[in-house]
Amino acid sequence: ASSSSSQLPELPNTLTLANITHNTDAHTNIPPTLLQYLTRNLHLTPHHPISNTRKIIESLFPPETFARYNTLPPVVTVAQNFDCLGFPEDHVGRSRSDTYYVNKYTVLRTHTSAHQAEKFRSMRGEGKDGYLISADVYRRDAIDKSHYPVFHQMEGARVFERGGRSSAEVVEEVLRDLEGMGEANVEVVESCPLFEEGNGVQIAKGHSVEEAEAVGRHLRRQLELVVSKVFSEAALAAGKTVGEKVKVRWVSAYFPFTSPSYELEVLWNGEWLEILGCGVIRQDLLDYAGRKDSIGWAFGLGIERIAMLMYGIPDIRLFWSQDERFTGQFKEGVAKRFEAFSKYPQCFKDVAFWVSGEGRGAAAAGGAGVAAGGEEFHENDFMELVRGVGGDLVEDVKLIDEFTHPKTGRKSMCYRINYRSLERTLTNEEVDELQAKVRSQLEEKMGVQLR
Ligand code: FA5
Ligand code: MG
Repeated sequence: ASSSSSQLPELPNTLTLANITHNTDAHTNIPPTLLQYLTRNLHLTPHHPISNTRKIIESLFPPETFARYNTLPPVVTVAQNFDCLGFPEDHVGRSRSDTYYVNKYTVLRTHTSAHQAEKFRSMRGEGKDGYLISADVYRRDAIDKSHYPVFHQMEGARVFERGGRSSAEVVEEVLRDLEGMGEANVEVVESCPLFEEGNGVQIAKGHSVEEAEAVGRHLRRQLELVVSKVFSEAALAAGKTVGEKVKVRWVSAYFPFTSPSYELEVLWNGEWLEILGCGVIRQDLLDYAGRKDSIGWAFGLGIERIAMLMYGIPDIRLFWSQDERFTGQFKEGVAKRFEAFSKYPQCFKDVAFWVSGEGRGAAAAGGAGVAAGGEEFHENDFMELVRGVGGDLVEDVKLIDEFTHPKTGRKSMCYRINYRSLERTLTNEEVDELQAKVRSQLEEKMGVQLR
C-alpha cells in the first residue's frame, strides 16, 4: 500500500526551489504554503532581530579563524542531512511526519549540521580552523509560541591540527587557547561531567579521554562567552546595567555526530530554556571530510530562542511579521527591548474526532478513509493541516483530551485551536469559517471521523 496518499498536498510533478527543479514522488510532503519562506532570509535582512542576533554572536568569533557561510540553499540530500552524520536508519527525525521531503532523496535541511562535512573540507582551503553557518531550517512540528515550521540555526565548529604532535601537546595547546579566551560572566549552577562512559556513550575512536575533555572544556568556555554576550546585550536593551550573572547548566545529550555531547540551558523567567546542542566531533566524520589530522568541536544554536530572550519577543510568529509596528522597532547596533503592540482577543475552538490509532475497531465500525485503512494518525500532519488553513492566525494548538473506546478500541482525540492575530481583531465569522475548513479538511485529507 502506498503511504498516506490522501495526505499528499496538491503538488505538480516537479517542484522548483531555489532555481532548481526537483521531481516529486510519494515522499513529497512540502505544502505550497511553505514555499514563501524559502526566499525570506531573515538572517540576512538588515535591522531584523534574527540578523542582528546573528551579528552579535558572530562578533565573538574572529573571522581570521572562523569562515562565514550564510547563504547556503536549504535543499540538501538525505545523505547530507542524515546519512553522513551517522543517523541510524530508523531515527525518528527521518520520518515524513518530522521532516519535509522534496522527494525520496532530497529534503529541506532540518539543521545546519547538514553542511558539516562539506565545510570541514572547504574551510581549510580558506586557511581557517573553524566556521560559522547561519541558515533557515525546516521541521514539521507542533504549533505554539516557540515553534514554527521554519526557524534559524547557527552552527559553529573549530578544529585543532594535531600536526603529528603527541596527545599531551595537543591538550596543552587547546588549554592554552582556552586561557586566552577569558572568563564568561555566567554562573554555571549544574554541570554534567565532561566525559562519562556508560549509557551507550563512549569516547570517540581515535580520541584520548584527555583530548576529549580538553576540547569539551574549550567548547564550553566558548559557548558560555556567547551566553554572557547575549545577556549583557539583553540587559542593555532593557536599559539596565549588567547586574546578576545569568544562570546556566550543562546537560549531557546525544547526537549521532558528536561524542561526548552536551546541551546548554539558560534560566530564563524561572524556567530552563535549551538554547543549543554541541559536542566533540566524532573522529570518523573529520576523517571522512579529509581532516584526519584534526580534533575539534561543533555546536548548533537556535537563533529565534536567543533573539526572543534578548529582545523580549513573546511569540515566534512575530519574526515573520511584515507589520511596520514590528519591523520598525529594530535598528542594527541599537539594543532595545521589543514593545508589544496591543494584544488582540483570542478565540478558542475545539475539534474532536475518531482515529483508528491502535484500535482494530475502526474498520469494523465503518470508520472512513485512510484511518480505517490502518494508517497511523500523526499529530504533525494535523498541525500542518491547521497551519495550512489558519496560517499565522493560529497561536497554538493543544491536545486537550484523548481516550480509547473500551468496546471498539477506537481512539478519540480532541484538540483546542487558539485563533489570534498579532495584527488585528478577528471577527467571529472569520474564525467560524476557518474552523469549518479545518473540520472539512480533516475528513477529506486525513480520513478521520468527526465527532
Ligand atoms: C540540532 O539541530 C543539532 N544539529 C545541534 C548540534 C550541532 C549538535 C553540532 C552537535 C553539534 P537540536 O535539534 O537540539 O540539535 O536543535 C538545536 C537548537 O535549535 C535547540 O537547542 C534550539 O535552540 C533550536 N531549536 C530546535 N527546535 C526548534 C524549534 N522548533 N523552534 C525554534 N528553535 C528550535
Ligand atoms: Mg535539542
